Amino acid sequence: MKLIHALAGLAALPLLASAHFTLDYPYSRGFDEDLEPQFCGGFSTPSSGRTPFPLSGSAPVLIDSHHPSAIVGMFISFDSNPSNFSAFNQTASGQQYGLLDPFGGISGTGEFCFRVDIASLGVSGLTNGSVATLQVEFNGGDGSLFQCSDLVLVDNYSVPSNVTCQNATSSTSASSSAGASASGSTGAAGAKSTGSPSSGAGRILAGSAAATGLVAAVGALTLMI
Ligand SMILES: [Cu+2]
Repeated sequence: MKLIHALAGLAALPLLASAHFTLDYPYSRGFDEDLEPQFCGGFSTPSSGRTPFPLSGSAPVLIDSHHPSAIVGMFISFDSNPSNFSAFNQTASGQQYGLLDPFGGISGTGEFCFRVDIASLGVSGLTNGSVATLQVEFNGGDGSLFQCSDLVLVDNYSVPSNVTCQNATSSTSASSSAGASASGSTGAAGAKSTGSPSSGAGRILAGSAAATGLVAAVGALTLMI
């Protein structure tokens, strides 16, 4: 009796809806679905290891959406420790600039790739080794959510070859990877950015493996009932 009650409660949990979205590349400061409505997803301290990112030229940003449709936009700050949104549209010396990627719609769950180019902002003074923080805003219908990634800008940097950009643009109704990793955020919960492309790619794989495990666990519970 007690067991059945517990299982019924588990089944009622909105597992997918509560996962919101994850930032998979460049690597997030950290993910906590309960804190995701806060600035930088509730992680207020820059990562000790920053992800290398191209100083100029097209570069991918990968997110995993757990909502059937969402509005996504991206900001960037060039402060070493930006603490509010105004640090994401103005440099410390007062130069103003726009969004790194304008708000647009996506539909479907799973991985989405956005192409961004930091040099397109025309911010002066950026050079090899400059630091930046990317902030992604995502709204899948349950309010604005945020994730941050701390970057070091590198001249002529190529992202690791195992970071694949499946959707070439940020345009609306990009195709999704059909839910294969739709519940992957559970596996990535609490993971910290490492700044190491290879270990970060491993984290993405670990997330997928954990998602598969979750599906298996839910399947096992269903059999028990
Ligand atoms: Cu959500």
